[in-house]
Amino acid sequence: MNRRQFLHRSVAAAGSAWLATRSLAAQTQTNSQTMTMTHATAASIPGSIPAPEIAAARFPDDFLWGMATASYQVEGAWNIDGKGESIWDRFAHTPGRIKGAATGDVACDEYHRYRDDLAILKQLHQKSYRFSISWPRIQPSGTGGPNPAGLDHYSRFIDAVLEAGLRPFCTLYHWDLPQGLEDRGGWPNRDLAGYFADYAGILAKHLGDRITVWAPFNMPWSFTWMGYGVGAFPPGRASYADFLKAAHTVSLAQGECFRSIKAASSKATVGSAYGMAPAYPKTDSEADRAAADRYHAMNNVWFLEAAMHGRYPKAFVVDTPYEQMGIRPGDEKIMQAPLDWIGFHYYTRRIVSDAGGTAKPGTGASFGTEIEQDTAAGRDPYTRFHAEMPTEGPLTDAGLEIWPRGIYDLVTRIAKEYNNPIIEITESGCSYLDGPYDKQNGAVPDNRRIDFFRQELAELARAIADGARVRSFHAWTMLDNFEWAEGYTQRYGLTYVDFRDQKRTVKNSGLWYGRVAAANRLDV
Ligand code: IFM
Repeated sequence: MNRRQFLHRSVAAAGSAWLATRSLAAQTQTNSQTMTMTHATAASIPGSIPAPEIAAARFPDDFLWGMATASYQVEGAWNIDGKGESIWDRFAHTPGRIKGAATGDVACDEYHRYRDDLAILKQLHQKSYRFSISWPRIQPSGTGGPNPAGLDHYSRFIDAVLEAGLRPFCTLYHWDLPQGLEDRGGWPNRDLAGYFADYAGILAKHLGDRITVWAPFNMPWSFTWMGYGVGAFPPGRASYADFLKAAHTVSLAQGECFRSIKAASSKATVGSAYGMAPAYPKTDSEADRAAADRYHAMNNVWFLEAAMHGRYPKAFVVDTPYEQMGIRPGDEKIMQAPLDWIGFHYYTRRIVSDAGGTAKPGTGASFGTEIEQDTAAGRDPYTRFHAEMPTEGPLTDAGLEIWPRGIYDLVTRIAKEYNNPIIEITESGCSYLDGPYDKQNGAVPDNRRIDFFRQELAELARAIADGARVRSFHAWTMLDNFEWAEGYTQRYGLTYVDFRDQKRTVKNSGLWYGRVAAANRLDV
């Protein structure tokens, strides 16, 4: 079944869309119908964890249940209170770049509605809220003194997060670069490392009395690859050389940011929000196993190695790319930043084989926030692997395979490779297009999402039982929102948003996740 057929099937399953009127309190009661349907669907996930094991799954008493968002995806208010233009504003305003000509101009209007949404998180017993700050609200053109209106906004927002009983987890950069910095060459220009450190220093100085948990970059591999190597994200360049230079600047920026935050705020802890996918070799051959290791090096731990050890892992089959990155003597010291904890996302897995070909980068199939090569030639001439999206498990409406076991493999591998660090799961989720259903009083019966989280969280509990020090899990995402080049055609939210009038309806998955957070167990 192709992606279009999946979308069609899901829309049909969603039923007619009209708005919920029930109170949240009424909705949070256990819905026995949901439970029955849920178990029926779970059976289709290969290797499903059986009900008794799910009931036995345990999380630490102080485990931080949370949700995540990102500024451009939810805030809207794209040009008010002195905010500068970001590369996503420019890209979305350029015809032909985003599905349905969508923009983030309004998105979920979170800039004005954050109090209401934080109240939902509170009612759902959440303990941690991961959000990002929009750099062009703070420094409209990317350099110079801060914009007071931007700082005031986030100061009020942080107060509201704390009042809702949530830990503020701040990502400094979730892809909305000030356009002024792109005009100076963007991330391939190594000066951006210093500008980023200045921005980080401003945030830590003004908000560091209340924010103690910071992640410099969301998914650094994805935005450098998709923005500079492939061109599907802004600034829309497709140059392997630019990708390499951008990746190196980001490593330098990560180290500089770490020191800048620590210098401005003694309470700060700094970690990461990397995108990771466990890579399984296609065959047991030495070549495929080496290719899977190259995938892990390039996509999963490239920036982590740079931070923890001041070096890049062996991701390429030749030395040429390392020479093209613009590495200067002494850079290893700048890159190095002993992260206080390691944060990463899990969505799906990859099957990887040796390609040995001479592919041109960026001409393949799109899997969420990655573009892979889809011919036997491999993704590019240097990493020379072929990464596939398997279809053994069911696919989400975004076409990503569901593979709960992947989070166990990833967490235990990172725990082993990095000396059992504190781990934060910074994102995990799935897109399903279910909407309010009139035959259920306008509730959103997104049972497939409940199955997804239940199975995956049971695997996470297994990793914790086996010794991994995981302290949080952030579901992606609090609200349906702007899904980058896909516009509003994907819905990852645990709360449904009607973009015609901004009405929110907590989905059944959100209600379920709230009960999980309250009970600290999965059989709720
Ligand atoms: O929406 C994105 C988010 O911005 C980064 N991680 C993956 C999500 C789903 O694609």
